[in-house]
Amino acid sequence: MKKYEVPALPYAYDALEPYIDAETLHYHHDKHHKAYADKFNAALERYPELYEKTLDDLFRDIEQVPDDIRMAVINQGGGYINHNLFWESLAPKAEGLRPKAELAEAMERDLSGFDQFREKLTAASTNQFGSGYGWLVKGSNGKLKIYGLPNQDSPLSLGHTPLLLIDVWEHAYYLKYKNMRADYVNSIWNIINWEKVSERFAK
Ligand code: MN3
Repeated sequence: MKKYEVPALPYAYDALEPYIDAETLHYHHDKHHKAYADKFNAALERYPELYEKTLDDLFRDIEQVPDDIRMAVINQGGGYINHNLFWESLAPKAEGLRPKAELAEAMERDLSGFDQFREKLTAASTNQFGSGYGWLVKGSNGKLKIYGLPNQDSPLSLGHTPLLLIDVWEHAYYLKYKNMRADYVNSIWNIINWEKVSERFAK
């Protein structure tokens, strides 16, 4: 039976310096993400047939997951898929890059442009109470939306397609930024992989 594994980072551990430091990335990827993957696999042990589903389908049909493991799938499986998305949403030396044409146009249409988008996602991330993420998603009607979700909840389970996420769990920033979540969120804008995020929108 296949098991879910943590993919290698698509860049070096120090590649996102000075915005995200190498030590944080080692803990975040090698320990935290790995723990989500291990516990997700442990939850699926009793229902190996769930490995047959794509992760997308598993989370879109979360109500179909058996009661006794649903919470573990939401929390541990959510932690697994959200971190997969998060690493790919970041890229070194992305400073100054902007969303590609189609996504940029959608931002104009639905969110009053890039600057408003950035302000709203910064606020959703900074103001998320406790642990969670700020999300940019494509709704079922194709419109862009921004919101915060607690814990490892996935927009897929709301019928939305995740485009970009900002991890605001303390493990994402506390070693470097201590209690200054807003400084961490502001610095993230220097390392967004707009190529990848635009590609998700175009799908
Ligand atoms: Mn995290």
